[in-house]
Amino acid sequence: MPPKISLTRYLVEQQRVDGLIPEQLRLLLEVVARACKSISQAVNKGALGGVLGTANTENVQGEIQKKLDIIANEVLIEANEWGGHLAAMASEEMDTIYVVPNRYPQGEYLLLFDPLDGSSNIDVNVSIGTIFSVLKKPEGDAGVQEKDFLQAGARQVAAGYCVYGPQTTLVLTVGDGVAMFTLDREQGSFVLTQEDVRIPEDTKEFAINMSNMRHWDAPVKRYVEECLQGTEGPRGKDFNMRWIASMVADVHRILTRGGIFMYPWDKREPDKPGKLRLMYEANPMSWLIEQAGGAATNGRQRILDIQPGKLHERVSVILGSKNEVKRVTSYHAKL
Ligand code: AHM
Ligand code: MG
Repeated sequence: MPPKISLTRYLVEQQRVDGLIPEQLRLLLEVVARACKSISQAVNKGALGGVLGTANTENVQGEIQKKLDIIANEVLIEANEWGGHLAAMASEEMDTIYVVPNRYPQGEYLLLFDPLDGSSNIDVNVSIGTIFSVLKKPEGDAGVQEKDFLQAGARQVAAGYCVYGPQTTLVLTVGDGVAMFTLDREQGSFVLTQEDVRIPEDTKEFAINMSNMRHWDAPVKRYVEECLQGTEGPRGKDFNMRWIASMVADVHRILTRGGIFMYPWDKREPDKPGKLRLMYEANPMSWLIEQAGGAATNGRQRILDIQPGKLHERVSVILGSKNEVKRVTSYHAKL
């Protein structure tokens, strides 16, 4: 049997052999992975660890926080603040950016995360995950400010997620394809289990919260109605549907066997572009999807090209198998 490749070895080789990542970025990714291991432990304990239930606080988006949302946020901050590779962090669970305290050296990277995505699934023992995105701090600025984070997704230098499901799996890109690592709990390390992940260009599986159908815009309605007509409709084939309500789990399925995921703009909150957040949900996921040969748009524009106007900006998300995403995008152009 070939030797197991740990995440540490994979990253060292990306740095040394391929020169793809500088040492500071390698260290940063190791620390994020270590934090994910801790979060995985807390998630696994569930009721035994007293970590389930709500914390009775609200985040900046007006959502009630779960205890584990706050725990995961703290784990990520504590793990990352002292290493010297970061200048600041931003999170779904924090109103403003978290600048690395003066007592620690400041690095050149910015880390963004959704510490625990799929919060509604925490208490019901369904897969949840951590999503992260790494940017470089723009050169020249002495301090670090929120505006330094406002960079298009195309400028990410690393992105990934860790899904806490039947297995804990870390999925990563540094711009050289997508690699998956499974947590070996006996060894305490992430082991490479799939490299060069590819998403099939066609699919017969879609993921969308159908209960919102009456609120959608015409192009999304048209696409889903055509899928529902199956062999009798214009698509000439039957479709299957999945909706886990954890973007990490839905995206993980798409990276594994293809499909299309949509959380589009809808009429419930017409002033907001969508539910999901651009900088720490849509951008990292879109980069992973593109790196695996898929596509990601908001219906009109490639997500990675969107210039963010604010940290917690929302966006309409359509991502997955290339030909299906193209089709939905073309419906937006026509209507
Ligand atoms: P969260 O970050 O507060 O958990 O919200 C994001 C989640 C996504 O993971 C998921 O795709 C979506 O919200 C589900 O929303 P809904 O409950 O409206 O179907
Ligand atoms: Mg989220």
